[in-house]
Amino acid sequence: MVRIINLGAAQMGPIARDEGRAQVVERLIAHLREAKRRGCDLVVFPELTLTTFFPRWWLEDEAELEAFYETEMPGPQTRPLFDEARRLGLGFCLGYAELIPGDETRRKCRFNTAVLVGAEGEILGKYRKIHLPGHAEHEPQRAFQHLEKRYFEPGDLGFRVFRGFGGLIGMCICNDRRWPETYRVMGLQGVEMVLLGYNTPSRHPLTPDHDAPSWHHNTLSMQAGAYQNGTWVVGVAKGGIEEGVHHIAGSQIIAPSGETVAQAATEGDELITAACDLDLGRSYKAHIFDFARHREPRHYALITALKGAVTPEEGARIEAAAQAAREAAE
Ligand code: CDT
Repeated sequence: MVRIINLGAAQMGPIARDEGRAQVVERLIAHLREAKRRGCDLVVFPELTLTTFFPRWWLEDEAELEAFYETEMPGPQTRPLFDEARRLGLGFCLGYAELIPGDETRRKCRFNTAVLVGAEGEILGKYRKIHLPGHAEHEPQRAFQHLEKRYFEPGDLGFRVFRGFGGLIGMCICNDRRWPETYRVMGLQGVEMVLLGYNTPSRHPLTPDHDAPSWHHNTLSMQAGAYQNGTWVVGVAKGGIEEGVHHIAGSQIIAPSGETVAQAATEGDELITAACDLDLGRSYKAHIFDFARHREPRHYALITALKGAVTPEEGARIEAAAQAAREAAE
């Protein structure tokens, strides 16, 4: 049986600070209708799709900040998106800022979240961004802020893989795509398609030498994740100049070979599509990246033992301790 997902990557152009949810949802619905016209089954939207990328601002007023978050999904303002997708028989993946208000049993939490929604409107899976870039305090020397470490907590759901659309689907969000661990944890669960949205400024205030290769780093990370795990990777941007800050666009659909098969040409609202054969990953998973035959996890102890880099001497000590512990257990 051929397993093909007709996929739409729904790139968004800038979203203004005063653009209401209703206006944004109209833009998303336009994407859905175009996707239906082009035969899609599943549409992927960017990170924090419903608002401007608010972590660029230092916001002291809690009410002003929390207006950027959703407390339910779907909620009254996103219900029309869910209804239209169900009417069209389309699934979608949507990134948004999630607020859990907190009560006697749980403290308030804020996450950078994505949901995978099936063609019947059911939530098939949820992911909360794990690698949060940027900083937590106001840094006025920067041309713009990147306050994800202040406005979100690291996700608490892990890198799970969900059954849907005839395959095994994983999600991650923006900065996660730069970390090989993201893909490998999903690869170890047989992932066949990774969906991700991004908001990536093209200027890096503290590391201007990263500006020129910014586009290369984006592509390199996603293509490597695809190839090394034999999976499709779908990267969807919110691009263009948003509130004075330029973001890279270039949304891509990448095959398990690591080759890009579709790429956005503009920095605005643009749908790119591809018929994604999930079985294209099989030859990678069965041969060069047959994990069960070729991985050597006993030599990877440092990856889970450490958060930051250490000296070679300390690294050797930790490796040796891990080996001794293994031998003692055998
Ligand atoms: N949204 C997001 O994660 N953006 C980051 C920018 C990093 S620069 C602080 C990214 O990795 O694209």
